[in-house]
Amino acid sequence: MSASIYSGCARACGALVTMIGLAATSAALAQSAPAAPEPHDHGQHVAPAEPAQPDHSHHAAPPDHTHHEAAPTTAKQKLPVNKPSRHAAHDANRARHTGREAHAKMLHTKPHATAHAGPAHGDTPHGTMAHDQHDALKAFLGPYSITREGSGTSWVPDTTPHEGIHGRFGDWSTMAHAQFNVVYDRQGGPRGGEMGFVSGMMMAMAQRPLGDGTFGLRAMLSPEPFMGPAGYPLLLASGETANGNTHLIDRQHPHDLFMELAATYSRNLSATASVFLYAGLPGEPALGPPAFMHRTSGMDMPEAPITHHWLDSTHITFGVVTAGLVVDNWKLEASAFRGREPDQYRYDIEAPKLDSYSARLSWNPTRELSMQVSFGRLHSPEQLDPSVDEDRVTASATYTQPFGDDNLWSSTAAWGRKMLRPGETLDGFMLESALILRKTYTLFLRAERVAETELHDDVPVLAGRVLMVNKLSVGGIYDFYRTEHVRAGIGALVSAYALPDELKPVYGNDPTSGMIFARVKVQ
Ligand SMILES: [Cu+2]
Repeated sequence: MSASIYSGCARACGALVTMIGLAATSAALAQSAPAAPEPHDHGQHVAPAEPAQPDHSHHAAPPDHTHHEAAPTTAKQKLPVNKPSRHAAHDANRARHTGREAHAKMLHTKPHATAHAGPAHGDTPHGTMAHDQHDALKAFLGPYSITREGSGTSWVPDTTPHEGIHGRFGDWSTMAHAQFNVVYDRQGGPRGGEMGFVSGMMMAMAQRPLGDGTFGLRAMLSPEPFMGPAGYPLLLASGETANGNTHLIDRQHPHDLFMELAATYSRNLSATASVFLYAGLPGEPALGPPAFMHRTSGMDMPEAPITHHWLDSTHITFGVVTAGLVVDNWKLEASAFRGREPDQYRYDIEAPKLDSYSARLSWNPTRELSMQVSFGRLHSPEQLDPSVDEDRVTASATYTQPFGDDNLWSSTAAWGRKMLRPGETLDGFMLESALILRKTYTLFLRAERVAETELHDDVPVLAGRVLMVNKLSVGGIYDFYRTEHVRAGIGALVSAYALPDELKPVYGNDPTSGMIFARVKVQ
């Protein structure tokens, strides 16, 4: 069996290298492409596979806000596929961008960032970024803006900034981005510890039209296995194992080298509806909010939430198949996946299984708001408690509001309930918020409340009891270096705790903790 796993790994690595090569090659092409017209280019732009053709009046004239306010979204999305003269004029205009110029434009425009940094004005999902979607990626799963797509098949608000290095290679459109945090971590009290580590991720995506739909590939890697199997000190964190024998307590496990290797196929049913399939090894099932490193409200914090195993811990699952239906601003999807969490070997691809199930309903009622409820039935998630199954319910809402000149405020509230079978029912609550000013100053906070049993399992008088623990982290980042595709900054956070009296002897009277870090974003 291990042979097949490793050959799977080899294949996956091959696919990944190909994809990253693809992204790199397309970026290189952008720099050096000859000034010859690209035959594929305009075929793309008039392809019938692209359903809700955006309203090009945006490009012919300044945006007409009253127009947007007046018509309901659905009506706008049902615009005919073949646009009249304006579209033709647009294509003619685009025809002037050939070869190097067109590629350079694709690479160097930062369309979504610009479009979304501006004031929101009740735009359609296609709104002002429509033009740029021709150059870059469409949504992978349906006829709406790609800015709506979060990790796995999850949704985030349409106002989410979507920045990346875009390229085109034949029929393929590609995008890549990466984020690394170099962290010095000091957790206080007798359960604390000190450590330096690197967290983060690299992501590459590619998509092309296939038949009447869109075929997509995604790969995401993490540098975290290099920090060692025991992860980093993080008070009140629990979940997974470093050695196959003991639970990781007051430490955050490293993420696997391969966080996602997934393929998608979607087919539009109308200008506002689609069906899609998603398969990942590993991948993220339709359960929980978008993973913390993929939601604007949480991605700038270098530490994982202690609610991770109540909300979004399934984001790395070895074996996921999801089918979904999108209608207007609603998405209903169901997944079959492997219930078991990743093991302590963080460099390999583990054997897939489809022994667990989940379903999620997502709704984006406005451009700024995204909500979901989901339910999962997980078979034997914990390697160290294999006879325990888990039912999980989550509900969350994310609000992302761009304002003023390059400012953004994003918040997520989430609740997750673990129902262990057999065992306790444990709730986790999380509220996190990030305020980004002039793309330079970031302020963030995360408040969490979790019903815990694992933290004190080794304390004989407390074993088996359910205790509520609370954590608040507050911090900031100053990005001192910013170019079109790179941001670098330094930051710090401090964490405070409210613990029940029973736990005070265990954690000490003042376990206040903190991190200082440097970060680089390539986007
Ligand atoms: Cu995780």
